[in-house]
Amino acid sequence: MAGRPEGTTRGNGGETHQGAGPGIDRLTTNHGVTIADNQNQLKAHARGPVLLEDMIFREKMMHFDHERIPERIVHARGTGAHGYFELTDSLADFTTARILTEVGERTEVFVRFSTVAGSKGSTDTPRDVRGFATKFYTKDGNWDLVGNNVPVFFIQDAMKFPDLVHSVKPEADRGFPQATAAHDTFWDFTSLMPESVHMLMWAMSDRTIPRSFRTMEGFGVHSFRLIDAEGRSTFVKYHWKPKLGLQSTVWDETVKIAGADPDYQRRDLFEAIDRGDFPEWELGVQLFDQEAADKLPFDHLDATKIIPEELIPVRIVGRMVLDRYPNNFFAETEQVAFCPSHLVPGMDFSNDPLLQGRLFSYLDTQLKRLGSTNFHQLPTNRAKGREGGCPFSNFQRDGHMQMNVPKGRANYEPNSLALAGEGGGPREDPQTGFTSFREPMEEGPKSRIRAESFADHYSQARLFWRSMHPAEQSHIVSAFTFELSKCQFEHVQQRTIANLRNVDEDLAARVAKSMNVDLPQISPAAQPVQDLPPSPALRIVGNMKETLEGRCVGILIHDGSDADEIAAVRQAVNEAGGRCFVVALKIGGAKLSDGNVCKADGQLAGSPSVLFDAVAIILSDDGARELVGHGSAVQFVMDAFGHLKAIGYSKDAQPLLDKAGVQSDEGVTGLNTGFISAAKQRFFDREAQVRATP
Ligand code: HDD
Repeated sequence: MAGRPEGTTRGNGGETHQGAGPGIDRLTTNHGVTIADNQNQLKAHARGPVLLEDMIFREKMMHFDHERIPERIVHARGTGAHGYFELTDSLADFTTARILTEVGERTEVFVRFSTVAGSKGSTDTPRDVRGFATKFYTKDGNWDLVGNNVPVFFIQDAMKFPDLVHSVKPEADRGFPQATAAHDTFWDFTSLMPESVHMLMWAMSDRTIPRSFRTMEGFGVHSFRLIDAEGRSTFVKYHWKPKLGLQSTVWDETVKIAGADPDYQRRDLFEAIDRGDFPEWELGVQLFDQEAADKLPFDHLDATKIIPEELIPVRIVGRMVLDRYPNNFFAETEQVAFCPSHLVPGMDFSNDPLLQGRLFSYLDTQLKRLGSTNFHQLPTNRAKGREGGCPFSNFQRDGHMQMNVPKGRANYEPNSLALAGEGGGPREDPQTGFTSFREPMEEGPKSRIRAESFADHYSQARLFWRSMHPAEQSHIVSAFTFELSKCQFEHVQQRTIANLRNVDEDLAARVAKSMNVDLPQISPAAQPVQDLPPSPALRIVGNMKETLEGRCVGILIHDGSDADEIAAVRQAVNEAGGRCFVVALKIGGAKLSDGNVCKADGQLAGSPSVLFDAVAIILSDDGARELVGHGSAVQFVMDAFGHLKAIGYSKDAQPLLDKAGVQSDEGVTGLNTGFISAAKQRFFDREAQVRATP
């Protein structure tokens, strides 16, 4: 890590310095009593029994025994960072929410990224949707935008959420598999729920194996409302666009990353912030009114649908920068509580039945997880957007872990006994307070019903498939093949493929062929499938930025490597905004051509090429011949080639490339003949050479 001064990207948030905080160098009990001995329990004599009276031991052990809280029922594994949001384009025509009207104002944010299915101790890189939850500490109160890196969802009605989650979590009798959808219960459930097919297409695409949190898009998924000063409503869908562009891994790579570094994505985020390479996203909005909504060939209140950017463009209105890592993972990242119900005046919900169910679930789950109705008083959750301390003010009182000491005799409203000068307050304010959109309601019988307009399950799945680059299509086929091949029940496999026939006959046929199973009868579709125009904005290939910014080049060296070549590659990579990581057989490094020892950043066996975006193989003739005998060196090169990465190499490194089966193409270059521009790309055309594309 390039050593930034300690505390520049952390700290500042230190409202609570318990324990070894500044100025406290004594070890104390939780009650402030100085501890004389932190090594031994109190005993009757040197080798005698321990005394129950030892309150210091009992306090320490009791606290330790209760350190864990229930992990999140979904999105248990995550990491977070602080930063700010800055508005660049006012939406004052649509909303009174100051965060969206005050251009240039910076609003503090906390973002938590997560995987969905795995438990807290699982790895960072399974095939899974990523959570992208943002808490904006705005002047008007906290706004939580609790989104994912995929713009649609598996189900249309929150009633099915517990079923969906049960099906994807470890199976009920055996408690496995962990952190994967590739098992019978998930595919059993989804194959019986055709509404999930569009999301399945996204889930089986490269979107769910992102290279980094920094190279993912984020989506608020649902339609929300913005409300202007006259009470008029405009629908809005939120998008996060990464400054570094979209980038994913390939499947074999992501599987190997999980072994090489289970913390790969959180480490990436932490290290980027630590070296001052602050992750950044643009906030985009799709704005549309009821009339435009009525003209869409699908229902925008259905969370299994997108509105293609080609139909309603995404307007960029701000940017978010993450520039500070938490001081304490538990206090901030684990205890942060996001709720889609946290909106501020000038915003409102839509009637999306998935969103409506979420409005209850998150508040409820925080109570379970954090153990008290006062979870909003934790530093990470406190509304802090106004000057002068904690800005919430009401007559809700007491409860577990009450952290405030409210003054006065009256704890009800209205009252006339509150402290002098406070006018019996706090009181409501109809002018600036939260008001719901005065939506006219249709009349009809109370019922549990799914709207007819939600019945088209396949048209957008087809749109997605047809929008993909051929390389992405074959990855989707491989992913379905992989996951369904893990299912033991043939009828589950068959029902899924039967559904896929409605998406695209070619897709279904390719999955069946690559599994070597019969193509089943097509399943009945509730509505005729529409041929909607493809949306190129949905592709990753083509939308990946050709840049070295935020990327890392692994340089493989050995004794005798040319010092000048190493220096030249380092300089060129740095000038292009990238980083280098030197890998050698031994951590102590290698003796270079000039007699100097170059230390390694990582040992070869522990630093496989999956951790890098491109590799440079800089070896002497002898060095190359020696490394040919080391499986980890051969694998280093073979994987870089197989994962479609650029390989720059010194002439003498050829024997190692030959042994690794590298064939020449435009991504395999000399060190100073195009390596830097190659290192900014992935070479999808190479894929046919390295694996059978289904
Ligand atoms: Fe959810 C957590 C995103 C549907 C119920 N969800 C959670 C998190 C994210 C999302 C990012 C992690 C927040 C954090 O970092 O603490 N969830 C989504 C999106 C959805 C969605 C984008 C669909 C558009 N979720 C959804 C439904 C329900 C829930 C339909 C239930 C009715 N989600 C929860 C939860 C969690 C949660 C059980 C677990 C931990 C938590 O809330 O704080 O309440």
